[in-house]
Amino acid sequence: MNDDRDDGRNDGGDDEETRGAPVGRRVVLGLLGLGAAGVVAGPWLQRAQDAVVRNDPTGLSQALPGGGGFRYYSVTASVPERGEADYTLTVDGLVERPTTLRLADLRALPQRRLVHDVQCVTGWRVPATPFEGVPLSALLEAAGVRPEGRAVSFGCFDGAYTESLTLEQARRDDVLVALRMQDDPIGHAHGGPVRLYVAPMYFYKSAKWLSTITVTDTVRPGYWERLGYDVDAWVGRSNGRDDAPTD
Ligand SMILES: Nc1nc2c(c(=O)[nH]1)N[C@H]1C(S)=C(S)[C@@H](COP(=O)(O)O)O[C@H]1N2
Ligand SMILES: [Mo]
Repeated sequence: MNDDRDDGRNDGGDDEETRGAPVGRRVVLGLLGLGAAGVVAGPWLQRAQDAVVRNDPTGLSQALPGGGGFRYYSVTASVPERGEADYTLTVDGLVERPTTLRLADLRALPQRRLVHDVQCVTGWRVPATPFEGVPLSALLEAAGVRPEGRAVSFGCFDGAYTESLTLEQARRDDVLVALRMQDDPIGHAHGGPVRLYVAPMYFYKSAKWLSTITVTDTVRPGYWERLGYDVDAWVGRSNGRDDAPTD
């Protein structure tokens, strides 16, 4: 994301994820014309974030407080929108049948709905949040993981964020390629149209704007993991935290 411009930002609790954001959250809320309980729509949020970034090149838009206890995170200043016409998800790497799927392809596959708390490693938690989508295990199965496959690496169409899981973790039945969140299609701000959802791990594992699923022979640490977060990010059993589990 950025460097060590640190500062005295004022909302306490967050750490690396929002480093380099010197203007207080209240100021952003003012800029965006939002109240503390403001609920935002994806495209509008994106434009508002772009405006904030233009006016204040501090990376502030990287963690906006969102509706329902969520905060909106992006490690990039802006993310293109993708939808029905131009969204694709590619499954490749150490697989027998590399595959590219569109939204309609993903919707046509059997869906699973899960309801767990969401826990961010910086402390905020959102209770009982429904996610729905295609089990990652089904996509891996369809592509045919080759015997050398040991891990899965995830890429995002923001062009920057990455994540990873071991193959064993990726095959758990509570890991989804999610199309819906809170019983609606996932909006742009929350990583739509498709994000990863890893129920038992800290929310940084749940890569937004998912675009590639690559089977690899070794775990490739993701964006935050290269900056110090645990790769095995079990809620309550990693990152030196003792939160209640979410699985
Ligand atoms: N592509 C992408 N995915 C991401 C992030 C990000 O910055 N970029 N942030 C992660 C972190 S740290 C959290 S807490 C959640 C936040 O999801 P939300 O914005 O829907 O609340 O997304 C995770 N996935
Ligand atoms: Mo997070």
